[in-house]
Amino acid sequence: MLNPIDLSLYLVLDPELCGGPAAMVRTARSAAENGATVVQLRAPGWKKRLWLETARELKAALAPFGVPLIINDHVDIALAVDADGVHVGQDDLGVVETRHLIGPDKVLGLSVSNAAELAAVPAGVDYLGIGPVYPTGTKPDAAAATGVAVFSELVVAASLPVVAIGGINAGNLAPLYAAGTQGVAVVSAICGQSDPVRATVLLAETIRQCRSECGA
Ligand code: TZP
Ligand code: MG
Repeated sequence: MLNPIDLSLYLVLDPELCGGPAAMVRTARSAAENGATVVQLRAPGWKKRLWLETARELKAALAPFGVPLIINDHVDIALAVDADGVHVGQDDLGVVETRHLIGPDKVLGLSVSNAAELAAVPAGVDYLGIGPVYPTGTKPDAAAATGVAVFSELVVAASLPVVAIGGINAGNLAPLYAAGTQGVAVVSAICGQSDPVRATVLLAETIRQCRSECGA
């Protein structure tokens, strides 16, 4: 990874909750303008061409704000649009193979949901997405929620920066920062809101306060 990225407010885009590709780009742009520090394109049901076109538009939309674009799963799309990185899950292309394909400079994130997966993280990963921490309706095949206590143990055991994910909103993120997370990833707390800009501002402000006051 060239430079460590600011993981503090990590927006994961969802086609259904955002309202389609054009709305995803609009949401990403306004989130970047209002405090999101990284954006991931995640669209499990999409065909490759839509991935390519939307990733290209997102890259252009985020560039003025210096907010990195991470591509979920698809190394080829990340390379084609020169995205900043890739995020893979436990059932995706392996970390070693992904790192080999993206080279040393791009960001590589890995999803982890329990202690066994954490213990097995190979070299080459830059940050961990740990969760779901709270119950979530956004990812139907997600593992059971860890809860804050187990999440805290995983953060302590992790030797990489951590982003918490799953059911997170402005009202329940404080214990995650207190546990030592470097960031929180949200889908529905921004994408599913009637006013995504207001939601982003509230999240960013809560995180800013928390980083100085929650203490790890
Ligand atoms: N991975 C674990 S939980 C999750 C993903 C992609 C979805 C989180 O969505 P939300 O709406 O923030 O609970
Ligand atoms: Mg995946």
